Amino acid sequence: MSTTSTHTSLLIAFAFTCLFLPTETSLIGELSFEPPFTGVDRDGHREIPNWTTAGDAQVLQHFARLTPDRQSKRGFLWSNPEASLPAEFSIVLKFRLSGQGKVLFGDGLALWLTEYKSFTPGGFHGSVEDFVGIAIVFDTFKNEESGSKHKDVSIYVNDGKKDFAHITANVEGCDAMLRYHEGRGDFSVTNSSRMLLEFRDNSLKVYIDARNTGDFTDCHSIDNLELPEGWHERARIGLSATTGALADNHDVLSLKTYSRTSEAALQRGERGVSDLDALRQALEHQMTSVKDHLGSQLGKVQAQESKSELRIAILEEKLTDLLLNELTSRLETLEGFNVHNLKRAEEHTETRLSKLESAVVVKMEERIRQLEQALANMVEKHVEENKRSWWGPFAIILVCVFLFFGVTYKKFSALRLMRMV
Ligand SMILES: [Ca+2]
Repeated sequence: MSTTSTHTSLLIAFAFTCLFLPTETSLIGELSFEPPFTGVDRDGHREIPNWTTAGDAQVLQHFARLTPDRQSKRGFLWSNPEASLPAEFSIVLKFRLSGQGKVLFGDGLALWLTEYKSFTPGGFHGSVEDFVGIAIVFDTFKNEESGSKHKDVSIYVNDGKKDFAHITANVEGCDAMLRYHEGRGDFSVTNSSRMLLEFRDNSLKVYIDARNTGDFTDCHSIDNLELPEGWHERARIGLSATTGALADNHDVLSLKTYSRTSEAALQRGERGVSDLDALRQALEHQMTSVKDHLGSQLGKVQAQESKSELRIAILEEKLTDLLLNELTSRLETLEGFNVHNLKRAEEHTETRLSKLESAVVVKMEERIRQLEQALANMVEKHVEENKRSWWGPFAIILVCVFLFFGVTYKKFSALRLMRMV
């Protein structure tokens, strides 16, 4: 072998080494994470250094759970706002979409390479549709309205000017069996899926290893991305997951960002985890589900309790009102009855008094007439019997009579006055 050919061989070998042997410097640490997650924030929650957790997302020791297998949840993980993406990069995302639902589950997980510096909640797979950048959505629910446009792995590119109808008009991507049913006998927490994304020279390539067997298959490529110049420098990496009426566990196991596309390609094969690690992960997976279930049940019991308390309060109020109304009504009846009876009694007394008064007047008049008659007779008799001696006794009798009538009349007047009062 000549010296020249030896040199040529060495050069080729060196070139291959540079191309295919990974160096640690290619991994962008602040745009990557992998378990175990041992750090804890000031509130005592596990955290991923350089990444922000938001919504219902929860960091555990072996994975980050963006949503539990429960309805109406939304969780985020967003990269450090200070770290930007290089002009060429590749990302390997390892995740697990799994749940108890056999045929009904959703909604999916999304990877965002967008100009939002922090998580931006919205109605488009957890975030907003008018982003600038790339979104890869692992869509586990086939929406009726999207029909045949559904792709299990949907790739969306937006320069910020396209609306929802525009970016969903022609969905690019591929189909892949990404979701695991936890009710199956062969389900294991070591089950996962992987996605490899490469960005270079304004082209995007996406590969999927749906069952993490170590073999990535082509999913979709897009050349000449319609994105603003230098978008990647402003882009951050985000992850979001949502559940609605249907739910699933949306777990992210690791995300590795490389500053060279060739290095991520070498991550295609991945060593398996040890039995002990698998056991730890299984335990954490189950415990998290049990805790979530207990939390949910407790919430339901508390909600039921509050509901019962509210109902008791309403019933108490109704009962009080009812009693008050009944009492008021009875009092009114009683009052009406009393007033009526009193009026009747008064009228009765009035009538009796009037009758009595009339009777007394009649009797008095009768008696006065009789006395007048008797007096007249007596006077006549005396005049005839003794014309001289009559004046003295007559005067005495007359005075007595007038006295009698005067006293009687006064008493009668006093009686009338009293009754009038
Ligand atoms: Ca969907």
